[in-house]
Amino acid sequence: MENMQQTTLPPKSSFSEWYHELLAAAEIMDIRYPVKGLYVWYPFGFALRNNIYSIIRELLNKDGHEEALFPLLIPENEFMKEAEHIKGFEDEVYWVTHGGTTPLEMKLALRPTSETAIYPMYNLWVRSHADLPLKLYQIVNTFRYETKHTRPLIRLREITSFQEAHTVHTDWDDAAKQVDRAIEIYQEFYRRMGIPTIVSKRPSWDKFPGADYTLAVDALMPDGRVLQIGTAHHLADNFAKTFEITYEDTDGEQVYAHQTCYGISERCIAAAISVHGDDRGLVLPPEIAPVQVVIVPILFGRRDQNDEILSACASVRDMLANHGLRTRIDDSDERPGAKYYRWELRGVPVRIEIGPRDLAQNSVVLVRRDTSDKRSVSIDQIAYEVQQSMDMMLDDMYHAALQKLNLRIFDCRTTDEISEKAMQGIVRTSWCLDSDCGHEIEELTGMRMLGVPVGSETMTGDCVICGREGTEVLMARTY
Ligand code: P5A
Ligand code: ZN
Repeated sequence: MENMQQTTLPPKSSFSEWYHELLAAAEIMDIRYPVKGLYVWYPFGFALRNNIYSIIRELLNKDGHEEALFPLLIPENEFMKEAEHIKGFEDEVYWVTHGGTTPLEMKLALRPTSETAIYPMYNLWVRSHADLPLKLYQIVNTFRYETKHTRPLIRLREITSFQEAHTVHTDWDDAAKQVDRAIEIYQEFYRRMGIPTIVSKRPSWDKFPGADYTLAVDALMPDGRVLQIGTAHHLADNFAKTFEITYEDTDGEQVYAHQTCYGISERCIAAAISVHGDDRGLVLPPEIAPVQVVIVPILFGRRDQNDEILSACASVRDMLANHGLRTRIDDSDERPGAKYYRWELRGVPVRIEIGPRDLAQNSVVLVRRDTSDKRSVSIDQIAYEVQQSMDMMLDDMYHAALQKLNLRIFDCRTTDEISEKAMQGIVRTSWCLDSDCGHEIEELTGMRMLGVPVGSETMTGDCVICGREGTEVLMARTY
């Protein structure tokens, strides 16, 4: 597909324009679909998406999850069983009311998330403690009638790539361990894409409807706002009670199970694009790049010499392909500079240039997308050298992103200080955990409470509102 847009990319410092232009120019999404909040995956974007989702599949499977598939439509009576869940989602549900011209006897919800599709089946499947833990997930589309500003990959009305896991456990503690495990899996997933994350326990007013508590994974976007890129919820026995999910314990008693659920969406792709991209376009971690290596022949016109170069390109391509690397030769008629531009825009991690001078020395020029570092390497070592560069790239990209993140976390002791930092990034401050104080900090500063950070030493200090002893919390402007 050749739909090259010749427009130049706005600088990344104009983040919103850069992001939207890049999605089109790099052929990730076409945002022109005529329904608000719904977008189209181009083949290149979809290949990127599939590479990313195979990582999450791998990690979930390794942790003993199994993939399943439940229906898109949820009958109204099931959807309406859990009071808090309904309250949380009622304004966001699309309803199917007719089959052709016939009104349906019972309305059907397009799943905004699948608790109420899955748990009636868990009611049938969970019988005894021997069935537990039960750990399933699915990767499906879900629909949410979002009223906030919609944005491609970030806030969708059709989430096309919703990975949702739903687990069932014997007791509260076992479920709590799974919530922690889920967060570790997501952090590892993001680490595999070179994305540093922050984990925190959401305040009660921001937890998942129907959950006991919610842990969230956040990433810092270039504009200083935070994007929630994954959540894990402890459901306790709240849904087990409404869906009668009970099992026979070792004493022969029927007891309620405890559940968790956790999910990510294509926001993970938005994060990968935004955290690593630069003024020239995408910078993709090698593992997820649809094209990992592009080979550009440098031709000067002498026919016999050109043939020699093209055949060297082909043999390098074969060596890399045999090594399992996704490799392309760009032998189009464009000038090398135009080719560089095109593949840099698409984030290809490694470029190989082969010209007559290189060939004379049995070597090629290898260029890294993230640093633009150039070096000459021997053709005999090519697969090893490319692999080496790629491994270094992932680590370097992670550490560069981590450094940027750390520079944008600010310690603040008063609401004035917090407001001052509001546009710049994440604020660390103290809060007494009282909801009234929490809401007041949010209102005074225009920032959202991300919650108490998980996994780092939490410090104490005085609540910025009431002065009582408080706990360390993180705040940010959010998407
Ligand atoms: C967990 C999986 C749930 O729905 N049920 C099953 C639980 N949680 S959640 O927090 O509501 O959503 C999980 C993650 O999905 C992303 N997300 C979205 N992404 C794009 N567009 C949207 N409209 C959207 N809504 C939620 C968030 O990353 C969220 O953490
Ligand atoms: Zn307080």
